[in-house]
Amino acid sequence: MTAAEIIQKYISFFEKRGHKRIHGTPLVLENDSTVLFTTAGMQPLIPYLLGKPHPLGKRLVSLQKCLRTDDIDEVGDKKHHTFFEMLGNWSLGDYWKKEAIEWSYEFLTSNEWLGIEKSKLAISVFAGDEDALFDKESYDIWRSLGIPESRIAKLEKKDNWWGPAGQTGPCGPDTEMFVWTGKGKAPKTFDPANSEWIEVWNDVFMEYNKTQDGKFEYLKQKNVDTGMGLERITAVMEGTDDDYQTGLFLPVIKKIEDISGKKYEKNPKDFRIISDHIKAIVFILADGVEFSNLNRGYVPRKLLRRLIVRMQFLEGKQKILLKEYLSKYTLNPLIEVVVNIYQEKYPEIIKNAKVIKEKILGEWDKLKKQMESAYPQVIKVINKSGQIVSGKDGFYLFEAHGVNPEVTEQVAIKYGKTFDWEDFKVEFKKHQELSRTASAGMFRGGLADHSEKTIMGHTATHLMHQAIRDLLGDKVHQSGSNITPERVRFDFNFDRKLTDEEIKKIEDIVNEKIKENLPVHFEIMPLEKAKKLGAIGLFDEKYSEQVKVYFIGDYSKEFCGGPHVDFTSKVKRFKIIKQENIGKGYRRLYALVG
Ligand code: ALA
Repeated sequence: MTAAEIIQKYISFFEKRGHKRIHGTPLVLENDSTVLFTTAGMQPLIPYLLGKPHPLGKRLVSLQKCLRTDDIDEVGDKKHHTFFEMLGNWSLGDYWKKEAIEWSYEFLTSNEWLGIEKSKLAISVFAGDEDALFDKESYDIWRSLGIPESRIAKLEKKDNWWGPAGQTGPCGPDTEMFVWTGKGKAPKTFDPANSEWIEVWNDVFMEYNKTQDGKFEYLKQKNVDTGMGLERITAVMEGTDDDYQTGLFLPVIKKIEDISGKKYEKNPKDFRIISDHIKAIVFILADGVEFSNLNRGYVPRKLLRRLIVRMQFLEGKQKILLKEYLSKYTLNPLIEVVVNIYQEKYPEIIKNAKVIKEKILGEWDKLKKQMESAYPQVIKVINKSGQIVSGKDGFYLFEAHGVNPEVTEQVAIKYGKTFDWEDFKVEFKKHQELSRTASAGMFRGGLADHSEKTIMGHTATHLMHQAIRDLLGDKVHQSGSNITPERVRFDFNFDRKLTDEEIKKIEDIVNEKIKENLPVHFEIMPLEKAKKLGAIGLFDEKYSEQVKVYFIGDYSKEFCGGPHVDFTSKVKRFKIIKQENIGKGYRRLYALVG
């Protein structure tokens, strides 16, 4: 069964059970500057999970393209991906565990649908802890469907609790379904640590909201949020344990074989990284992201560098000059196969194929220049070395000039020397351990932008909004904002330049409120009530029956999804650094916090 058939079956199964299909969103979510990329099918649905009525009703089904960068170092095995697709069905305060589990079971095992052997199925459920009880209800439902006790693992939060996608928001215990992909009969007892049991589907019972202070409170409604990774289920249905050997990857793998003259079987890790990363890059660029050193743009930049290093590994050891490595057009045929695989489902990639190629060529030129300018450094370091080029030197070249160690090694050989690989690995490890903490923010969950700095920025934005209204009058309101760890950007309607005194006054008010250390909290309430209270802010008029309002002491009330600091002193300091006229009677301010 192909991926396309699985998608078609999944959608039709749930449509027959009253679900309406919603179309997936871009990887870059509009109106949400706190999220780098869409990481799950539920992400565009957060307002509805919190209680806002969805225009299509309470039962939804979708296929969503997703991007996760938290496992980027795991890519290279059979199961991990940065770009992937997820099938999902939702109950927004409608059906609950019984229907969700019974339907999952029916879809997986019935011959009319996927027809996976029941004897190959295993399950995990939430074991319970101080925040929530053992999910006995799910356990009993699975037992009633004939799953033996020995095939149901009870696991803790780290395994069987999903969400929130950011720091706060909807979440809950989940039950996960595993399929045996090893040889022979599945073992009688389910051991979640055995990697031949592959998780294919996750039913999350979202009845909690995780709050700013880390507590779990009940949501207004009980939701079901499920996610089935398309690559994994496709592997199961195509009878392989390796996602990269399915139709979703094979054309890319074959093309890499053509280009490199190497075989997948001999270099599986390189092939997997190259094919995963090229897909992710194509999809990120197709959604309008540009290569850069900041936030979203840093992700394709890092992916492309990793990809090229892997291509160099494949290139073999005979070519040592950096400029002789890959041609700038090497990636075009790879981009074309990715476009071919996905163009029907995602017209944006065929539409943008030319632009994607151009962006990659531009980036390639930069990268090549960087490599070429690094080459003299390599020669210098090697000339200075004794007979053995140390790992420390190799690491310096890698870290400071982006030269990968294979290149250093090859140049060393050319100069009649050897390279100390073991020492390099030690250095590399040391560095990895140090940088893991530092870089965790950049890649965690693709939700890196919930960094401390952006949370501070959120709260500062509310204070600034109120301060501007205090100073310039109630007709003035926010028309947009964008927050990154580097700065806060704030747009509002006002038709002249602010004077230096006005800027100073806004800064003073905000800094005063920071000093007062006001508490920040939110309440979810009906829109009418929020309006009566005088809450300000941007909100979506159409379906907002229930809205989330953040309070900063008595000073500010504003519609917002959060997250925020818990006390204003955490914002530390606030400074406006620039103002701009953005036309049509609107102005823009840039500010720093911290
Ligand atoms: N949101 C859940 C997941 O991504 C279903 O696994």
